[in-house]
Amino acid sequence: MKQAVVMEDGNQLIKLYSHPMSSCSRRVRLALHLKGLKYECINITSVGDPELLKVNPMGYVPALVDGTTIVSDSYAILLYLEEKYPQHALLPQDLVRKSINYQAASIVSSSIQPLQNMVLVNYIGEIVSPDEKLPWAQYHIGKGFVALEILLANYAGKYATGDEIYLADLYLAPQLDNAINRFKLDMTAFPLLLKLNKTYNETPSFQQILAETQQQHTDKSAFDFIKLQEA
Ligand SMILES: N[C@@H](CCC(=O)N[C@@H](CS)C(=O)NCC(=O)O)C(=O)O
Repeated sequence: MKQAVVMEDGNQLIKLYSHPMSSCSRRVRLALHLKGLKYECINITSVGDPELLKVNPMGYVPALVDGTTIVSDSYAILLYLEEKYPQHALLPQDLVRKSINYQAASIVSSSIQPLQNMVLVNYIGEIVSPDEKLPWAQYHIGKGFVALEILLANYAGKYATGDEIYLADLYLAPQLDNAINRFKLDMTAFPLLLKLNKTYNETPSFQQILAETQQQHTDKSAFDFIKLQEA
């Protein structure tokens, strides 16, 4: 594992194993940014990277190292960060709104992202047909978006569950970016999600993570990890 960087206050700098194209990593990067936490971003560039396998035997990003604590999987990382660093709460106090945040995050993390990750989409291209890659991804994202559009209808304000940025937004923003920019999903049936996407694109914290991501896109070596063939 890479040697820890020690900050002026004696604490070790948080390390995030990440990938510029990874929507799961972007959820965590948004949380770290909102909570004002400094961190070292370690970009993983190859499948089976031994450094990554040491912190996440699944070999997926993101994985976070905070002192002696190692957490992988964005959901676990976000809940860990929320308890350890309560500034800029990621969950509202109100139990119903909190449950809406849990549901929105779960829909994205369990019922959308795993079905549109590039490994699976490329596998569909190989075993079925390259022409099936886009329809496959669009179908599964669309199915989740139908549910999200209904779920959030009575709760959305400026953001997904009110006028503050919460957990649901951290899941939605990168997923919307994938849907619209990578998978060219027709968003006509999802006016609320489209409105939220516009808000995210106009919100400085989201803009900053997006800009960093785009900057890292220019590092072509990063593409071996998530094979970004044309979907
Ligand atoms: N449930 C995990 C999913 C992690 C995941 O699928 N990460 C993707 C990037 S978003 C990845 O590492 N892909 C590389 C691979 O599948 O080999 C999480 O939320 O962190």
